[in-house]
Amino acid sequence: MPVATLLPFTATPNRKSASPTSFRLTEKFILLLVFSAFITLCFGAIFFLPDSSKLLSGVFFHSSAVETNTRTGPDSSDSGSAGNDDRVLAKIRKDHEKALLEAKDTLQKRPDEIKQDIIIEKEKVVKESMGQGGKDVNNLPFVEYRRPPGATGHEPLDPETRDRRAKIKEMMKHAWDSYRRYAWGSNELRPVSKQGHSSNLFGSIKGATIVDALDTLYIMEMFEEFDAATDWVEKNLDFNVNAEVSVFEVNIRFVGGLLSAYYLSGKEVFRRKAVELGEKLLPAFKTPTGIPWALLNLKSGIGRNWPWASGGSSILAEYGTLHLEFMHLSKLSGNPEFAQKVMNIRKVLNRLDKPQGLYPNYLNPNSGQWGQHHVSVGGLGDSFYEYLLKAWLMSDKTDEEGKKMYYDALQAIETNLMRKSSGGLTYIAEWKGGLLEHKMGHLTCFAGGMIALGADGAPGDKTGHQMEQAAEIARTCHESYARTALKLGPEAFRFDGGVEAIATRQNEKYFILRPEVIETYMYMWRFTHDPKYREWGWEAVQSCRLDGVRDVYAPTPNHDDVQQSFYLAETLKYLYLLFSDDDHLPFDHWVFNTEAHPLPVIKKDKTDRPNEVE
Ligand code: DMJ
Repeated sequence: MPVATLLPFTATPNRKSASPTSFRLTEKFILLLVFSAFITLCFGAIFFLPDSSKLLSGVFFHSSAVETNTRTGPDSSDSGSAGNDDRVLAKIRKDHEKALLEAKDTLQKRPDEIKQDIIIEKEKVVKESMGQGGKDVNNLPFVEYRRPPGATGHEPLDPETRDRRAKIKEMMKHAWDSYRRYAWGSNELRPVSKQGHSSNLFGSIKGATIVDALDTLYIMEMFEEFDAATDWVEKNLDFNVNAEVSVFEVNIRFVGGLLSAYYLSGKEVFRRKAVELGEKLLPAFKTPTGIPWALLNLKSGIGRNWPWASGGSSILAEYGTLHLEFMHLSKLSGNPEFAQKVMNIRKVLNRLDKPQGLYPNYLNPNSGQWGQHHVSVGGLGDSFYEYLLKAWLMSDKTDEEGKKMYYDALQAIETNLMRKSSGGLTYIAEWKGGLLEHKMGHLTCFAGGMIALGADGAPGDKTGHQMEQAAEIARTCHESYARTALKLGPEAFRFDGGVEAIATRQNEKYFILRPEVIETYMYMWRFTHDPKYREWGWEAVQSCRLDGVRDVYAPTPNHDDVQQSFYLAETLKYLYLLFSDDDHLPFDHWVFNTEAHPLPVIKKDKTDRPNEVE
């Protein structure tokens, strides 16, 4: 035996031959440290790795958990521990089998079905945790969410249609990504200068594009983007602002956008935000007649009208375009006030005499009298007529008052405003104190779709006639695009001074990505399946760009550098639906608000009534 092995380790110069038992004090200390670090690591892993609590209970507390189980369970008795163990093992086996079955079941489901199940489970938990009266922490009643059919679609069979639809989704992706990159959180994007743009229509409320785009993202199945938008809404959408907003714009874009996002996804945050904003809009109705102000300070609750609006009048298309959203707000909040406010508007209107059966655009909210006698189915008047028809449809055709008001108004429009040009183009003129102005706005082009949508319910055998009118308006609006250099429609076009469907005034030659013409093509396609509507829509896609242009007759575009939020909410959505099958957002289950936000039909048959407040 070498001498060195007999010597203590400390005295040995050659460590390789040292005995392991003969460590120096410092080395012992290091070893101890390593050992204790190892133990800490093991415990750390048990405590801090995901789901470590389960591991911990499985590894360490198994027997005590078993004891607890057997002690508190219905079978708890003092019978021998062997019997207990058998029962426990049987229970574990049963639980495992159940979990396996559930997992198998889940694997067979589509991702959206799984998502929906999770939402329903969550809601169950919320319901169970709610106290008496069935209200949640936000003081909202429990609503059993059931998604109406057709929230998402499927690929069209025809390859060309499929490609075109995919192209529109690409356009949406591009518009969204650019907004996300350069203007996230602002109201809109300036695509040329690559920065945010804020419109004073929304005061200092932010994120108009996000809220307006939510449902389009959803129906196009852009779920990653939808989730990012939802996250922004949860964390940043704030209505506690000291700012004056347009009641109409905030209602159609924000309340409408939030309601649709709720009905499509079932996410409670959207219901909560929609109701919160709706409540903030209620002070606008504090006028002697209950006809709301156009502008409202959300903090002070003080309202007023546009200074240019005929002696302080409220505007037909503004106060008349709250009905759909407010009916749903009552439904989702359990607060009847929203519905009462909009039903009162109808009462006021029904008490008034109408010149030639027409509704003037201006109404004084103090006196309850008409202002200037200007009638238009375009700007200032348009969506009032749309909401009469859609209120009837959204009520599952029970709102007879809305129905009558719509068809009576349409008759007066046909008699007094609708004309045919010498070149055979049907148009809807404007009426000023009894005189016709032979001008049709781009906004008026939505009327083709509206008339087609209402044709089926038209009284006295007028269905065919109204479908023809709708088709003629679609053709006129297509001509207004076809007769320009950029193949995009001007803001307004005229039928006088020797022109037809052409803008003659410089300030009417611009195009701001408006959706109305595409909207009409979409309705006409659904009702006729005439391929020309898809062709016309495709022509527009090829001419379209990310922002508006100042003159559609100038061959070189002069950009306006604004990507309007309604481009994502409406123009791209209607284009996508134009190239989708009819069971995507089917008309017997959904009605579009004037910003193209789909709201479900409130079914009269209780068994099929989705989203009913309990
Ligand atoms: C949208 O905000 C709505 O469609 C509104 O009813 C009219 N104008 C724009 C789009 O052009």
